[in-house]
Amino acid sequence: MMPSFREFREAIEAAAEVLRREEALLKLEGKRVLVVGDLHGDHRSLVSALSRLRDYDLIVFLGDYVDRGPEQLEVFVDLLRAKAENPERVITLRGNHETSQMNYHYGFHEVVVRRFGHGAFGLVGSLYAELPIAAVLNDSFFLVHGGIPMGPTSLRELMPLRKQGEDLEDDSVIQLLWNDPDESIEWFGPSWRGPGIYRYGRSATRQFLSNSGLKCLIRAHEPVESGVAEHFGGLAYTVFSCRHYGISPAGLELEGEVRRAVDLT
Ligand SMILES: [Mn+2]
Repeated sequence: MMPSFREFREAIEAAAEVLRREEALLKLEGKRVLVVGDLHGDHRSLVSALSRLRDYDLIVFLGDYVDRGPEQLEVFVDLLRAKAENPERVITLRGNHETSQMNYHYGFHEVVVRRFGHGAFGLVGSLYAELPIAAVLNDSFFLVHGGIPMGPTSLRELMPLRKQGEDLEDDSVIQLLWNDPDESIEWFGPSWRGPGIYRYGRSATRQFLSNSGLKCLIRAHEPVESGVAEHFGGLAYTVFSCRHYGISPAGLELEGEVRRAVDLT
């Protein structure tokens, strides 16, 4: 159901309060974890994921909650409520669409302003500034919206990773949230997405993970037909959870060494 302004404001304030205590790079532990990719206003996928919260120690959302899809406000408010109610078990990372700039171009700004008036969008930008950028799960998995940045060759070199403002500021953070894997290259190549954004290959991924003491990259950002795709022989995965891209939305379950796609239709 479409939230009222009061519900919108209260959801943002409640989530901001718990997010403020989180670092830009989260250290997470969980035996059984569900990772959810881009939602872009797909409320059904959000509800489907959250209905499984009792089955998992953690649900990690990889960002891109709004823009484009039909139920952006509903996704935004219900996800923030879930975060506020389960701060330790619902993790909300920042995607490249969690910026004011992207929302001006791709729809969420208009959705908010049309519904609640011009003053309301400032609340959204202030919430974005509280979102963490990436997470390390069980000292093994690197969870981030886009992937490996060019330049830093380990997590240590990326530190200190800091939360951003209402828009992204740091070159490395922009890459973490925008870069894409590419099976056809070994290291880095330019991206069709624009300047300052890169494609990363198998060797770049292997080097970054191994220098960081990690095993696997889990990211979102690109629609894949069955919702989950493996890259580089299992060094990396893409998870995409929005049906409005003509794909079958899924999450990725992680339990020990097992990685299993979970249908979110
Ligand atoms: Mn994205």
